[in-house]
Amino acid sequence: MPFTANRQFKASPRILVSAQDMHYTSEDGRKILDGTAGLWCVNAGHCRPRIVQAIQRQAQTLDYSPLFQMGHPGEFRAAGLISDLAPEGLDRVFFANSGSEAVDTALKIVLAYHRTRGEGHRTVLIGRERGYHGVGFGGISVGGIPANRKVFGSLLPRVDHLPHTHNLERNAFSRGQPQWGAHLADELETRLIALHDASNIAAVIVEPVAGSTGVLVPPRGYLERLREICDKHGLLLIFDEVITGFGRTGRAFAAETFGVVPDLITFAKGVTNATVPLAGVIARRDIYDTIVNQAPPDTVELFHGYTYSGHPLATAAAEATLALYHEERLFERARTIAPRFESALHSLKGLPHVVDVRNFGLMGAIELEPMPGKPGTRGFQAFLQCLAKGILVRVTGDILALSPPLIISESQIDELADTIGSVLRQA
Ligand code: PXG
Repeated sequence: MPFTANRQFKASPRILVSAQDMHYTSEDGRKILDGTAGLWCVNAGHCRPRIVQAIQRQAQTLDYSPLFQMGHPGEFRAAGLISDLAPEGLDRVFFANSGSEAVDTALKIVLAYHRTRGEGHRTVLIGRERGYHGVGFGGISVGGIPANRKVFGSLLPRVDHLPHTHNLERNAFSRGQPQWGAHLADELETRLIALHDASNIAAVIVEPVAGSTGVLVPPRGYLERLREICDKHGLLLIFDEVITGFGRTGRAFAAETFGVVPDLITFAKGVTNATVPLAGVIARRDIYDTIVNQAPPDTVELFHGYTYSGHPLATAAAEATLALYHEERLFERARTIAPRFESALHSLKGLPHVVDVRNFGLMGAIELEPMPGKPGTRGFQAFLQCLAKGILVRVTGDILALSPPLIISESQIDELADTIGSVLRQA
């Protein structure tokens, strides 16, 4: 099982058998409130009929069509809808099936772009400590999670990392963006560009809000600073919006929320409400034009793609999902309910072992003090106790993370916070 203590799970399995809207049903018939939108992905809630029906219809109309040298209308319609949501100028879409594949795709596009422009020496990729970019070799190389890297050999060569921005001493219990830390972006220039030389660096990849390592919200001014330095030195900026995309921060993409436009965006998860795997990269049009127009006529321009790139079921699910987000104005809903979510979470300040509460949009985290000598134990116990009390939260180390579907009601927000509160008091 993925990222699971297999022996522990098999000794005491936790099985979900069905879901509707905000709730899962477990094998033993209990209703469980979904505080994590699955794994940060079921943004419109579960088993929404409109999406289910679109997938059913597509399965009986065109189950699969090759995407190499062939096409189907759904992929172009879905790509159009996605680019309509992206910042101005980013309007070329390449489909993959997972966030990990999207990240690899983005890194390859970046290398191909520089090479086409005669700057093939730009091969250094810059990620960030505590970044999560999936589990392909590209993603773990630019990623900054030691456990995901340490047993997998030499990874991609010529990768370096910015420092992460998490600082409990300075920023604990910040509501929204922390005040302290914008200067950490300067390390891109003062340390990494100084070391590698800008002429060798291809791109910088960051999650606008780091999700997996516990909702690390960018300090005020930090992303703006990264953008400035990238512009000054000709580096491409990739926002990995696999989690932050499709309403999680209150707008279609975090790029819009923060007002910082990257050169490429990776997306996955919420694009189909997680019903069928779909992911991809949105690129600035001139990146596409450069790669495509400079290749000799009638030749393949980018030697990359997957059997299931733009799978008809996935693009049908995406079309229905994006229509649903639009009709129910779910991104706006996330934005308007976020203050309630913020105050519910911050009401947990002061409970036993709570060392930080942080939030942005409908992402939140409660960081617990680790048990001495047993990191992760307190967090995992809290996760199990929450589950026993009927809510699903995500745990990463000793951090509880919340990212509920955007349809969550005010009373369900209170239920999440009250349940976590009672678990922490009991502990
Ligand atoms: N980039 C980001 C920013 C992600 O969050 C990926 C890439 C990889 O996506 P795939 O589809 O290859 O898994 C992710 C995935 C968690 C959790 O609870 C987060 C992810 C996946 C599973 C669990 O933190 N993010």
